Amino acid sequence: TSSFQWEDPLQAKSLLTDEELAISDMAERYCQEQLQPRVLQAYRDENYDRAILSEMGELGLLGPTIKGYGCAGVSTVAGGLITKAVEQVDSGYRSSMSVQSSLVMGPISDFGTPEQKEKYLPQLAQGNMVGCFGLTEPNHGSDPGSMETVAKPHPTKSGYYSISGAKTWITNSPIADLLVVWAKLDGKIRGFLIERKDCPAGTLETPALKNKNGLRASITGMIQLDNCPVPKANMFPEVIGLKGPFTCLNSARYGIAMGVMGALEDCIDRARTYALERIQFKGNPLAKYQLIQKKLADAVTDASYGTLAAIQVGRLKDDGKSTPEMISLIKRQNCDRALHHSRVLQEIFGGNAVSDEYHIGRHVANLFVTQTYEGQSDIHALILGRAITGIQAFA
Ligand code: TGC
Ligand code: FAD
Repeated sequence: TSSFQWEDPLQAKSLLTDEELAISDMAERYCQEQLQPRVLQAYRDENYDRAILSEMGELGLLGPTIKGYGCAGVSTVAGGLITKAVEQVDSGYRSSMSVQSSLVMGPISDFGTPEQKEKYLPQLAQGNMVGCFGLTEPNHGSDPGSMETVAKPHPTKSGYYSISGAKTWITNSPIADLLVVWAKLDGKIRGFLIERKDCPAGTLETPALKNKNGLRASITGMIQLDNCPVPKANMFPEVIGLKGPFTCLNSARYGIAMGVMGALEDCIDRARTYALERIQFKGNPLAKYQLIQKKLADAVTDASYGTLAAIQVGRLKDDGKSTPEMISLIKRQNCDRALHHSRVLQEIFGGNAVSDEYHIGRHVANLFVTQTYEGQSDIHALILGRAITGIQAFA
């Protein structure tokens, strides 16, 4: 007979293959043993340890769904379980990994030439190179189609484009060796691979954006391009338009949808432990009070629904049956619910919630960012609204 398990109430684990369970266990062990002990100091110092990507590369956690080129070639659900394990510790660590896996390795795998794949994928998979993804600009976030960054034939170097423009809020940009940059060539959006080491002085700057309120354990910056020469061979040859960046965003958004369930589970675990230990009024633990129990019941319910929904969409994705709207649905719902419940569970800690040593405040601040990047929740509502009504409401 089965008994109710609060950590996995709807037995989501029963839907996983043996390989997926093994990958999830391995990732959780690494995250709890190697990442959890350093996150508090990293968050305080607003410092990202570059070595983490190499450690992840060694374990095969980078670009895990890609086949070949030294990548693991596992299922979409297994890739999601890796993001969930990492985000259980911190959304910033997951962010840095997601960018490398989905937003840098992803487009190279989907749209790159054989030469681009051979040159970059193995290096990125091992964490020898760090990548970043430049889509958002200072004047264009939710509406990247209006971007101002331009590419044109280089005036003096034949066989090169010259790229100028600015990208902002770019995860990993200050430490990136390889920058995937989206720019308009003849008015059409194209993707370019820019190698930092090949850029002449003054043509590429990547200043860090410091003093963030959230996601402090990841590094974020700008990309400033001033007539930066980029070999023509470094453009993705065929993909044109927003389909390029959005195809990789489908995978990254999937990773976030599963990932934030990890952060929410960590909030639940910590709040439950605290409620069982903290005594208020006549020797009772907080956990005895109905209002506290309701907070936990609501959070556990949404965590279990969100994980099941993410597994379902992952299975459909691998069968070629998922749509971008399904990914908008789970990205929006899981981020919104994780943020809401983290804020409610934070109340259980009373004044101690204000101390970073209880970790809940860090998740709250991080989860605001997850609700904002890769399509703010209201933007995903409009994507769903368009699919439901047939009427576009963005512009
Ligand atoms: P729209 O007319 O909807 O589409 C233009 C073209 O793009 C295609 N497309 C997609 N293709 C594949 N997958 C998707 N999800 C797609 N969505 C759109 C579409 O088929 C069309 O193709 P074609 O061939 O007909 O031209 O474009 P729009 O300009 O009206 O778009 C509006 C909107 C709101 C849907 C879109 O711009 C949007 O999603 N905005 C949100 C912006 C966003 O997500 N930015 C992400 C930046 S990267 C980031 O945040 C990384 S954080 C990483 C981390 O640290 O973890
Ligand atoms: P805006 O587009 O100005 O939106 C502001 C508000 O208005 C939002 O609530 C939005 O929903 C709402 N809004 C906008 N348009 C409409 C409309 N038509 N109808 C109703 N409401 C609307 N980008 C990258 O390219 N690469 C990265 O690696 C990356 N990493 C990031 C890391 C961090 C820490 C952060 C904070 C952001 C990152 N981003 C990255 C940028 C992120 O994708 C954008 O912040 C996000 O897409 C929102 O754009 P915006 O900030 O310009 O907000």
